[in-house]
Amino acid sequence: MLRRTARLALSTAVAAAAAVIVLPAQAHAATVVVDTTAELDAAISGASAGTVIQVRGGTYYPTETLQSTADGTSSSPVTLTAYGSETVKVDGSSLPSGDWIFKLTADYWNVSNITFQNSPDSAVVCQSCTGTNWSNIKTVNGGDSGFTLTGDGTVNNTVRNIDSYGHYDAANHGENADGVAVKFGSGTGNLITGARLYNNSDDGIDLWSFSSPVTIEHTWSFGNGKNRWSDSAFAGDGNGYKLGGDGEVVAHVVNNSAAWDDAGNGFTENSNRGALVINRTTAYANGKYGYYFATNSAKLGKNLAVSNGSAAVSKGSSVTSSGNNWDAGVATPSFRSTDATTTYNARSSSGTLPATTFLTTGSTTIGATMN
Ligand SMILES: [Ca+2]
Ligand SMILES: [Ca+2]
Repeated sequence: MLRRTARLALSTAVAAAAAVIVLPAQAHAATVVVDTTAELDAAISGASAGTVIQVRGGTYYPTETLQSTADGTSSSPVTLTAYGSETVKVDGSSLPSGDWIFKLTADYWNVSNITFQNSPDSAVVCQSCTGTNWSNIKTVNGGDSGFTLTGDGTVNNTVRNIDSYGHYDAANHGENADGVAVKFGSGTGNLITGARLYNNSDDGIDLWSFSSPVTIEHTWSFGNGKNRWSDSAFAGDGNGYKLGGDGEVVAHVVNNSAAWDDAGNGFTENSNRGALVINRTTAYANGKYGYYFATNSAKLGKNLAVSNGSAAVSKGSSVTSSGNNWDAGVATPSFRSTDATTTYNARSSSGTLPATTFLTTGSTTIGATMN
């Protein structure tokens, strides 16, 4: 009786496992539901165009970097996502020192609704990726930058509604760990939108040595570059938006975004002499300048700077400045709230930033709308 029950249970399990494999006649696409770390590792390394990997709720502890070099296509991407509305965390605690949790060197992947936490080094790295979409990803408490796009051929990638916080590279005393890094590479059409980047040891977002324009919008960058790790040689920079470096001349764009409580500058050219475009943003209570554009030809429009440590703005003679609250004749609207508590709240069910009145003014002409 016992044996028959066991056999029945086994055949039921086999039937259930078989049921999740779907093979449309015209493509070798498959939906794979995984619920162990080994299955997750195998599903990612074995994915091909059209594969849909659904990860059951739980915390997974890989012992090697999860990675793929297999491309999807624009019409048949690879999908990696949580199963239904379940909560999925991939935890790097069991990885060797210096390893990343997840690395793609691939095109046309859609990755969503997964947390990557406690990485020994960078959490997620997409190298020379084209056409990837990242939605509602969290990268948390890693040993270097949370989310990175890097390499030549980084084209048309969208990072939507990421939370990236608590990253700190101990070996370098916090010098390198950014919330989001788009660094050391090139390629157009890359968009960061709806990001919340905070309490990282170095910068909120860093575009160091990336030679093509990146667009950032609807993003909050705050509390970066503060020594939260009792590091006696702490070296984090703490810029909210570090928009260049390494001699690249490139016109990155930042729209409707905010920086507050960062140790360094809210928004900085970081020696990028290109025609950066910064519109409808807010810099509040950052340690240095709200806006540091001392050497380049940035176009600064309708930005709002209040209570920053050094000054509202440092701008060189080639900067175009119009409608900002430091420009002549432009009033400074008052904030409805300077209490940031609600900015830590959970996101909306669709993944957008939580509702807040923090740093809102109701103005239709100046500053970030904070959503
Ligand atoms: Ca740094
Ligand atoms: Ca940095």
